[in-house]
Amino acid sequence: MQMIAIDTSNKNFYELMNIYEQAKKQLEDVLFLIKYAAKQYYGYDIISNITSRIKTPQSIVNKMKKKNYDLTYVNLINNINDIAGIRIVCPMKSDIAIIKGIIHKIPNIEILKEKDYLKQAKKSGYSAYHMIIEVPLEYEEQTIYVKVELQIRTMAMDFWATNEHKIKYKTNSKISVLDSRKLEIYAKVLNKMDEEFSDIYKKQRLEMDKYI
Ligand code: 0O2
Repeated sequence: MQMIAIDTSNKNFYELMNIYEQAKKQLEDVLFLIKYAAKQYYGYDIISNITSRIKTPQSIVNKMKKKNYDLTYVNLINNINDIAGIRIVCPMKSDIAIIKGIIHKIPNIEILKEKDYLKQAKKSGYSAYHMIIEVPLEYEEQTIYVKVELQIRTMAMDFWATNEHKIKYKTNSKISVLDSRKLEIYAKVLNKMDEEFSDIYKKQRLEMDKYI
């Protein structure tokens, strides 16, 4: 199968997508348990929501072409890390570090790669924490290892990224330099807001702790 060219209408392609779907579901189930447990522990929802998707066949092909990979299964499996994607959205910027720490403690998964676009936002203004996670999956009586991309964002980052994705990132139509610059500036403003909300919350918690 590995050197075979991808045919997105073929049954093999759908079987492969089904494997990614199962791995995504397996990790997502664990994340929902963490969401529930963390709410009990921290007293608020440090994870506001969890969403997921399997990349569409067209989007997979586009990404492979953009990255100059021949359209083979081996290239798809080895190089496209976000076929299965899960997104965690949290209220505060400081929640991201907590969630990251919890994920590092999940047994039986391996974190293959981490990208910190919080420390250094992308040129576009995009900010988030990305992890490529290898999930062991029982499939046809053997264990196979499947990659799932996890994106952790605050609500503010998610608001910006969702709209920028619609306006600029995924559109072929170019937006003006001025509008691009505006989006970059708004990303910075939102980041500042994220940091200040986290700081105010931290101060308020310290104040409350005095009375406990
Ligand atoms: P879509 O449609 O969102 O799925 P890798 O090969 O894993 O090292 P990769 O996947 O090329 O790296 O890049 P990266 O930086 O990890 O980004 C992967 C995803 O992050 C993108 O997926 C987007 O979801 C999101 N992202 C990255 N940059 C931007 C940006 O500037 N704006 C927005 N709105 N989202 C961004 P896809 O497959 O490109 O797109």
